[in-house]
Amino acid sequence: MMKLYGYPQTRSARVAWALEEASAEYEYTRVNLQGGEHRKPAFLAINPFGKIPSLVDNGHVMSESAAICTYVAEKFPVAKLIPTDAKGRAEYFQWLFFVVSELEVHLWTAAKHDRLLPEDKRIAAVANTSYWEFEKAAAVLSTHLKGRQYIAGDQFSAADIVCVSVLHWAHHVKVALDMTLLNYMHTLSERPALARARKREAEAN
Ligand SMILES: N[C@@H](CCC(=O)N[C@@H](CS)C(=O)NCC(=O)O)C(=O)O
Repeated sequence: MMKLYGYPQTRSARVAWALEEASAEYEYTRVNLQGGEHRKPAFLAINPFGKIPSLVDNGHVMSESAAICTYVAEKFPVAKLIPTDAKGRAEYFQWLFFVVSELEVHLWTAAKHDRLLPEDKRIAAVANTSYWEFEKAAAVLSTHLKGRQYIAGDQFSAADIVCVSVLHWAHHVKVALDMTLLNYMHTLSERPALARARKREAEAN
C-alpha cells in the first residue's frame, strides 16, 4: 500500500487531495514538523532533503508535491486527473510548472523572509518584493482563468489541485486574491475529496 508522509496544512494536503480524488488506498504518517521529526535520521532516510510530502509506493520513494500529484494522476487513469492527449498534457504541464515556478515560489520566499528563516537571515525587502512578484503572477493566472472552470483544458486535473492549494496558502496568509481567483478556489474547494483529505490529515497521528 502507498504511504504518504505529511503534516496538516502543508504541501502534503495536495497529495492527500489527489489520492482521495483517485480513491486510492494509502497509509498516512504524520511527520511532526513542529517537533523537528523531518530532520531526524528516520525521515532523512526517506527524503534526504528533510521535506514533506514524500510518497512511497512499493519501495519507490518520491518527493516534490507537484510531481507526486502527477504520479497519482498517472497511476489512477480512471480518476482522469491528467489529460491523455499530447496537447492536453502540454497544457497541463505548462500550467503546473507556472504554478510551482512562477506563483508558489514567491509565496514561499516571502514566507521564509517573513517568519521561517533564522532571524539573522531574514531580509524584509526580499519578502516585500516576493509578495509583489506573487501578485504579478496571480494577475496572469486570473486573466487565464476568466471564463474557465479549470486551469488546463476543460476538465479538473491535478494541476488544479496544486494551484488551489497555493491559493489556499495565499488566502491563509491574507494575501489579497481577486474575485476570479477566489471564485475558482472556493468552487473547487467544494469537492468532497478535499474534505476527505483534510479529515485524513487531521486525524492522523
Ligand atoms: N518543493 C517541495 C517543497 C517541500 C517543502 O518545503 N515542504 C515543507 C512543508 S510545506 C517542509 O517540509 N518544510 C520543512 C523544512 O523546510 O524544514 C514540494 O513541493 O514538495
